[in-house]
Amino acid sequence: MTKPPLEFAWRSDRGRVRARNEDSVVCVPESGIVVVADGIGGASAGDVASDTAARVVSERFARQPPPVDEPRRAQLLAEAAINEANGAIVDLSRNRAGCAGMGTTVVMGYFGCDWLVYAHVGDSRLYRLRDRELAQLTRDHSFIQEVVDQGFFPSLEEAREYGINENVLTRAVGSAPYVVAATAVTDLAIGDIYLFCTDGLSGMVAHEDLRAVLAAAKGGLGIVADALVHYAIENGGSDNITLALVRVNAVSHIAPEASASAGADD
Ligand SMILES: [Mn+2]
Repeated sequence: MTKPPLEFAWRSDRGRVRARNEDSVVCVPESGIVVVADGIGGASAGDVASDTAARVVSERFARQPPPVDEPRRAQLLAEAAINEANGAIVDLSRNRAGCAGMGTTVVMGYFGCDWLVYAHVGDSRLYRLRDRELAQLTRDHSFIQEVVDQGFFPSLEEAREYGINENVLTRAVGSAPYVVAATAVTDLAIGDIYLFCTDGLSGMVAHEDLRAVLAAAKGGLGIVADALVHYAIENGGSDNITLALVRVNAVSHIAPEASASAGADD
């Protein structure tokens, strides 16, 4: 089995307010791997943490690509790769000046033949647009999500309006000796668009507006990626904005004249 043709586009923008960009993104289209990370820490430590996570996870998949027909192995590799990144960040935070206490979120995806394995830690998210509907596939590891899950508020919007802090993570990569990533497998359908992003996008652009931009996608994904960054900046751009888009395209058909001239030789 082979992988479907996948189209990628990715962007990372400092936004309007922050002095530096502490987000990282690595996409390796030929390997079908995407990693997005949002670093936390003083001085330049956030950059170090997010860059380490994106690099370690993507390199692990590039080094030992799991078979395209074995999603379970890809899922185990995702857990192992995120823990390898966790260990690397813990080591750096002990041994490099200015890096104590740093950590990062991570959301990653690995595309197989007709499936996607994804994993995350923290509040960076994965969404899927299918049949013009936008679904959030990940559930944030954050205090505000926890409060909603416990039933104190019916929705994140209402918890936010009440003044619950949105920036407190309940899990991060690099903040403890071992981290448990949430992982899952989902099927792929032709036309699906997957959006991996940091909270600088999901916190600045409403769900319905994300849906509208993705559903209106015509032509290349680069235009859509630019439109999403622009939208977050127009809405204030108060955080770094990072996203990766992946579209599952149909296998292109043989041109009619070519198939006609092929005659009986099919
Ligand atoms: Mn952020």
